[in-house]
Amino acid sequence: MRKLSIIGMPMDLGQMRRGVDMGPSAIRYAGVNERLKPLFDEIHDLGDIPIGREEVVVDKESNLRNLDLVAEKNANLADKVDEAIQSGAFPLVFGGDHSIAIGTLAGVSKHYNNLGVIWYDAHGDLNTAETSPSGNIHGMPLAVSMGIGHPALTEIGGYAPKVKPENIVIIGARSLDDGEKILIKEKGIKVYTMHEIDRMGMTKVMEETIAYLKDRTDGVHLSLDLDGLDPVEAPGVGTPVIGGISFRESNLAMEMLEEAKLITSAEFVEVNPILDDKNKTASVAVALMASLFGEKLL
Ligand code: 4U7
Ligand code: MN
Ligand code: MN
Ligand code: MN
Repeated sequence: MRKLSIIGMPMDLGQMRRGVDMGPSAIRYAGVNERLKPLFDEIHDLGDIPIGREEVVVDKESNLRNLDLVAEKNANLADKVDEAIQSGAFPLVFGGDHSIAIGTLAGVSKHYNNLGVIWYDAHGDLNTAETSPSGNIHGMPLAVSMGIGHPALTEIGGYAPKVKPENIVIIGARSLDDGEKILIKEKGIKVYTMHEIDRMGMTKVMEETIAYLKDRTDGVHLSLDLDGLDPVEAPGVGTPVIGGISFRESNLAMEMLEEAKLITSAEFVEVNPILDDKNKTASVAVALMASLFGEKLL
């Protein structure tokens, strides 16, 4: 029995641009339930985790914008994801800004001894309060999940770390801050930047990624930030960076992950319909999900 649980996380407190809280609505409007229906025996849309519209504040001392609320809401998400897995479902989370990966991974990781993570993103999301140029927590969730960052975030779920650096593969990076580059080298994180994608092609990148994670992990979470794609094809994102992955390369990556039966949980984040062109980015997200879950062309 193949069961899917959808969880919406309309979070926008991890960054400063309005509209990313409408990401889950935009993805549903793009027809995700109908599109995925033939690919599962059961789909349960569990609705959205309530976020609320509080004032955006940056604590000058900690350089962590909205720390308390981001921590509280992610703890709620972690519980929901945990319940979904306990019910035997594949958890699929719609963002919302990327700070929600903190909660998703807190809910997922306790179910695995050696969780792997594919971080599909233009950015590393490996900042800490010390290295962050912005104070935005959506630029920190991968560091937090490795146990690096403020304890209010790293200790969600009551344990840390959620993922070991050697179980992480970053794909699509092209905007890394200095502190992130240092952390990548220090921890030996595997990264396929746009340079490697251009040089090797997506087929080889995914073959290597799959072989690397298959050996060492007992489950793999896909955290897909739509800004990993090129802003021409996915314009509805808060921090676009030119020179990104194409839709076709991304779709191939999803198909290869499906063939490998590697992915055990997923989230699609940073969809901002206010910055979009006719809900194009949410439609791209839905098409990628369909391929990830086994929709075939023929
Ligand atoms: B996203 C940035 F400085 N690195 O930390 C930061 F460039 O989840 C951007 O990947 C972070 O979209 C982008 O603020 C976070 C910046
Ligand atoms: Mn991101
Ligand atoms: Mn990003
Ligand atoms: Mn972004």
